[in-house]
Amino acid sequence: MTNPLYDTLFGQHDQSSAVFLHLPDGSTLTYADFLGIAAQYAGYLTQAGLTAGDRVAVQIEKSPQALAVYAACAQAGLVFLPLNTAYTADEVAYFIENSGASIVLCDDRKRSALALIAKRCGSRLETLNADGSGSFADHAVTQPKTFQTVPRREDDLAAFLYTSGTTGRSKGAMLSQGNLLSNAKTLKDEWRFTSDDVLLHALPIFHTHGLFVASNITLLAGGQMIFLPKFDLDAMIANMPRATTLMGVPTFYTRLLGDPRFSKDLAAHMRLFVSGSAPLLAETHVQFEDRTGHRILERYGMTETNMNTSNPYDGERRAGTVGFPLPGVELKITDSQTGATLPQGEIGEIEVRGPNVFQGYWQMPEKTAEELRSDGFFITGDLGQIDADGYVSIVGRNKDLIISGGYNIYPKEIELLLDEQDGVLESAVIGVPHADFGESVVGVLVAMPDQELDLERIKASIGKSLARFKQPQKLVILPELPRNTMGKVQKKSLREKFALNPIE
Ligand code: MLC
Ligand code: AMP
Repeated sequence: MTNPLYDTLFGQHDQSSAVFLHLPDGSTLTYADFLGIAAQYAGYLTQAGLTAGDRVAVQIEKSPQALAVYAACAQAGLVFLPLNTAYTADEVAYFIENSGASIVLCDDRKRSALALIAKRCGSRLETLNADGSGSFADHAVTQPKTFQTVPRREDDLAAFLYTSGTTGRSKGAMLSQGNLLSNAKTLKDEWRFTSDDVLLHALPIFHTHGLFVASNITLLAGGQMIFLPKFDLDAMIANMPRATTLMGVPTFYTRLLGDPRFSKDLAAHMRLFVSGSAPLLAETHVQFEDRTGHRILERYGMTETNMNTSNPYDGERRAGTVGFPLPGVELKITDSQTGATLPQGEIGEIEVRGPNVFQGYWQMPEKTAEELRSDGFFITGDLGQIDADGYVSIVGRNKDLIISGGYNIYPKEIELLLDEQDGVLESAVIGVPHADFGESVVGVLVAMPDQELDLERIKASIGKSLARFKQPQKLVILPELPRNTMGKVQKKSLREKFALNPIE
């Protein structure tokens, strides 16, 4: 095999006239047509001078063409670097600079905002819009619909996915071909995906869940996807009767349950509902079974590791747990201070090792060494427990992280910005319960002596550089932050204080 990722996920289908994608306008795209587009993109990227290992940064709306860029990168041996479409130009600037991306693809609307940054970083800037138009597509259309696949090995890099850190600086998690493939193979088998499956795909394709878990498994199985641009209740309801599987964050499931049209009949054709990226409340699990007769299968993963655990397909899917370690994945619970393995039943840090675990953070050897042990165990920052039957539960986090609607938000990044605002002495950012998103962001500010804080002005100021989903839904002022005897801010006490007024 010359290029394991491309050959296994994509190349096997290059002559296939089977449907791969169902699109919102009712049209379909076959595997062969999809791979023809990817080959043209690979041809253009190569003609533009990119060679194996170069990074391709993309901040483009979800579309078949956006997914074809991923396939093109695999075929041309390039590193795919997808970025959340909600990121501001300031945020994207860091990723371009840090990754040294050779080319940046963005929407026409974002071109002018990114032009200077790309120029400064020596990156080529091209556009690819949601409808498939743009300068990148114009160049690529003259390329042949076949492309000589660039040889790669399993340990060559396939993707960088940036993940924020507790220090406020994002880290590029380097994922190899083998990381992605091993997980796709395991999950396809565990969740019984076949070419008969039709996945209702409403997740974004710039994160692990929608890109690797959902798309890679479907590709490996030769299945089909109903490819929706985003989660939209009406579209979900309309399309569910012809789907067999759904993967979503918990917000998908609470929103579906909030709609009376979502019934047992509507879900009758479905064989599997998967949830992950954030904790699924046990009560959602129970309500879902009462409504549809289906037990949601909850699994646990991360950007750095792909999927680590899963509830069983055949056995009991236990509410409030994330199931068992996947085949090939070792999982242990350790003492956060000493790293020693704790006895079964005790709560500690979750550590994982396996072919799914990433290669480290791009150009950050110290960060890599802090989180990835020399024996291959990755320290997840999640706190967990294993019960007597072997089910893993996530009971908390050892990292200061907010998960809102499945998006990770690192308080430090927001605190650094708030601290820079006029009149702000210090700040603390916390997550509080939110009925729709699970958690939402609250910023707590302390004013400098004799200063009045203008909250609206502060909101507007941070809004210029921070993606909307990271912006505090509420800013509050306190005379001081609660601290322990060591001087450390007591976020737990702040969370308790503000949890009393859940944000709807
Ligand atoms: C959107 N908004 C959010 C938000 N999503 N705010 C907080 N948290 C979120 N997750 C805000 C927008 O900025 C906007 O604000 C308003 O909500 C409406 O925007 P929208 O785009 O219409 O939102 P909506 O379609 O309702 O999106 C919600 C959502 C979406 C939950 C469907 O966020 C989503 O698809 N989340 C999935 C994230 C995901 O894929 N995570 C996987 C990470 S991988 P305003 O003020 O402008 O109106 C991973 C590993 C693993 O974690 O284990 O899988
Ligand atoms: P990300 O960095 O976006 O990949 O997010 C990974 C984090 O999401 C993990 O470290 C967990 O904290 C959280 N996560 C993923 N799946 C689950 C789950 N099923 N239950 C609880 N938390 C989860």
